Amino acid sequence: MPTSIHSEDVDLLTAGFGRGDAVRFAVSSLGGIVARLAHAGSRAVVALQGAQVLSYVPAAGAEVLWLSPEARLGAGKAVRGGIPICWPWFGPHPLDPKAPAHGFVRVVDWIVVGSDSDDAHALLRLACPYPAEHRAAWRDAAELTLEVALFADRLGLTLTTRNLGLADLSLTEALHSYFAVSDIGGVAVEGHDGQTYIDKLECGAVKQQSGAVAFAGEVDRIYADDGPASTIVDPQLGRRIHLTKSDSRSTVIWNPWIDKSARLGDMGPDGYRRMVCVETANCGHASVIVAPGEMHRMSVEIAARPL
Ligand code: TA6
Repeated sequence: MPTSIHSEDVDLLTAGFGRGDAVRFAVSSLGGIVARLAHAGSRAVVALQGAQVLSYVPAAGAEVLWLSPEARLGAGKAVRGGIPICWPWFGPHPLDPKAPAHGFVRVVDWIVVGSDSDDAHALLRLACPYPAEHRAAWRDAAELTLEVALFADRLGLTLTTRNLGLADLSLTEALHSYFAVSDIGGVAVEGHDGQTYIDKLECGAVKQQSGAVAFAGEVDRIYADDGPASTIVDPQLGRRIHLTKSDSRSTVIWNPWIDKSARLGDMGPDGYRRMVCVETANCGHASVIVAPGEMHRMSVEIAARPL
């Protein structure tokens, strides 16, 4: 459960991990502690809750991520928007219907374990504490860390799982990124032509993508995708968002459209028109097996460019 937020936590974090203007800590207006990264005119905000990136604004552009107008930290539930971390399972728990969707690391306060800043970037490293109430659900011993690196022209995230146990660790995971768009009806996602995908709106039917992904209704698909890149093309904003990933064999593409947005209840008015999820993942057909003592790294670099 979220810890109580005290101003001295901010002071302690600043003393231990602050790096001038490159890495600062503050109590956010959303109700929790956040780290503010800055480098060469670019900025990013990372909440300690869930190690969730909430904002990324490149030097030469507009906000890249979408965040619900109803987002609140410390409310004991996942924040809608930014880049939530889904781990150690994606979607519903494979066996326990009472377990939280997309795993349990989104709602716990992560621990800052490192920071850095130099001519190339500002960096923050966080580790997920092993909350006792979830040990039962996830008996294996694993160490989970996230590294957020802000460069002049891109934002990099690396999610690392280390198996501290004595048996193989099998997991699914996602960096569930919500991207800001001008209007979903005019946006396309390129890079998946010819790939097969699981259509979650048609009972998991397996289909093949032809051309770019366009949106005229709810889309919820898991692409078999070990390619390196996806591109969100937004002519109205005059922008492409390039996603370059590694050690990810799935890409999830999702827009809830009208009815699902109403059911979710925290998308804000017409929020679905202003966002698209393109998620760097290992899920669906592609789970990850980490042998004892081994580790698995999944990463993505996010870069916004003019069309
Ligand atoms: O990644 C797409 C998805 O699995 C959708 O099916 C929808 O459930 C979405 O994630 C949001 O899940 P959440 O638990 O954050 O409401």
